[in-house]
Amino acid sequence: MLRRISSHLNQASYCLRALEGFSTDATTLSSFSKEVPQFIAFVLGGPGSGKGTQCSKIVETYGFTHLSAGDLLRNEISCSSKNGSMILELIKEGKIVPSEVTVKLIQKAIRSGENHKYLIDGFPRTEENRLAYERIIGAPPNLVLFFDCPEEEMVKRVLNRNEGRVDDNEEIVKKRLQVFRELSLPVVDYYLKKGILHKINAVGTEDDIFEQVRTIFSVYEFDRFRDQVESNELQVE
Ligand code: UP5
Ligand code: MG
Repeated sequence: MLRRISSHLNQASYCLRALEGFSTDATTLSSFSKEVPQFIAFVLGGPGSGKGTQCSKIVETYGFTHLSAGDLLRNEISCSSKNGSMILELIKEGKIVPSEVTVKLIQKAIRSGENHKYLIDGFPRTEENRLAYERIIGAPPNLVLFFDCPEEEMVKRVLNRNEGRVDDNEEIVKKRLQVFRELSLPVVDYYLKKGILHKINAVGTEDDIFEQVRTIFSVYEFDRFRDQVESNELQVE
């Protein structure tokens, strides 16, 4: 219940931000351009693998801003934006929204955020998503987490969630899993080969799983760039 209320509050805040963006786009862009290099972590895993749950814990512990690509898209539906009905039709079928739409939403959220470390949850889902992100954003992520969960467990979690999502039903979860297998796992492989992906066993209690995240995060210095900029040790052009 609390999660649902918090998701509605997030939706309202995103809607407000979207409206602000429309009225001040020119200034928004320049004032949102960042001077501090950002730390971007992609969070991948199948439907119900626990991405959102673990992202909340990462936010609490490490102060990241959580951007769920699925939530950004669902907010477009709630705000009745120009792409809202197209997004709804695709999500209802478990299909992937065009890359340009999703990347622009992510870009806008980062530009309007005040943090220097972001979790991008549930994106990229296809090689085409990945390439579009790199083309538009111009840089790869710093780190990728992959929550590895057996399909039966993912199905069980999605069907038990009961948060009113249009795609949380038996028929569509099968389609989402198929899309994940065919289109998203190649992205996982790509980052694995690049050496920036960390695979996490997503079975167990939420706390057990988060312990694996802690171990991975313990070697990263997320705040180094910001601290150096603040103490004038790093000159940013
Ligand atoms: N739960 C969590 N951890 C648990 C644990 N350790 N043990 C037992 N239960 C656990 O968790 C799911 C449920 O499991 C919850 O009830 C939780 O309490 C419980 P959650 O953390 O919500 O899992 P998550 O991986 O976030 O599952 P989600 O369903 O959100 O993943 P999807 O990737 O399917 O959903 P998303 O919102 O990212 O995308 C939805 C749709 O949007 C896609 O199908 C697609 O149509 C579209 N989309 C795009 O087109 N492009 C994008 O880039 C992104 C989305
Ligand atoms: Mg999620």
